[in-house]
Amino acid sequence: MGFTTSALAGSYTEVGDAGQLLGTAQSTVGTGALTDIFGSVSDVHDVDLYLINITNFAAFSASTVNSGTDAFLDTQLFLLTTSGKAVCANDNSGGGFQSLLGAGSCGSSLGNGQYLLGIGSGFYDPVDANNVLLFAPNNGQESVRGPNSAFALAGYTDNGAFDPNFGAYDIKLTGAAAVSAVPEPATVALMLGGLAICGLSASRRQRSSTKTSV
Ligand SMILES: [Ca+2]
Ligand SMILES: [Ca+2]
Repeated sequence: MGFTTSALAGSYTEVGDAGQLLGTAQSTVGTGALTDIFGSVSDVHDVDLYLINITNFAAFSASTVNSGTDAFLDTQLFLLTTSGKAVCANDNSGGGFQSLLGAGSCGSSLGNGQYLLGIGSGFYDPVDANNVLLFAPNNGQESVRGPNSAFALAGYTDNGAFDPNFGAYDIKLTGAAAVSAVPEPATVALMLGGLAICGLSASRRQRSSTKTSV
């Protein structure tokens, strides 16, 4: 993770390709409420995980039901704790392929704080280390599904036949903020200055030894 031009107030844009396991999740950067995460699912086996800060769990929502998400991208959204345990997931909402975790739909037993928000294809489900589905079976349902396994995310599995499935998405959020703030310009200048100094490497003297040929 680094500071990039994508870190605009209110929104975060995927940098390269966000990873799909706990160690490779992308940590969101921004200022104020986090209203949008922009990115893309590059194929049916691309899942993007984002570390977000839920500032109001009761009001938290995440949705790809919008024109910023490609109409033919069959999304699935799921929320995990930072240790990778299932909270809630949805495949389809509103009669389409896009997804909605509505305010209040993820229960009320958990508090504010950091969570992992995942987005991937509706044909590719998170599983634990025993290959057990983290969430109740999908079956293209419109319901918000709760935990099926008490164990942490370890990988993914195809849930059946799938079509080519890729495209851009816009995850619209409420009740959330980025995990870290956009660095102040002065801080960025200092960091760039440090990098420039590191780049000044001393030149090495090359020594050559002469051999006497017999
Ligand atoms: Ca991606
Ligand atoms: Ca879907």
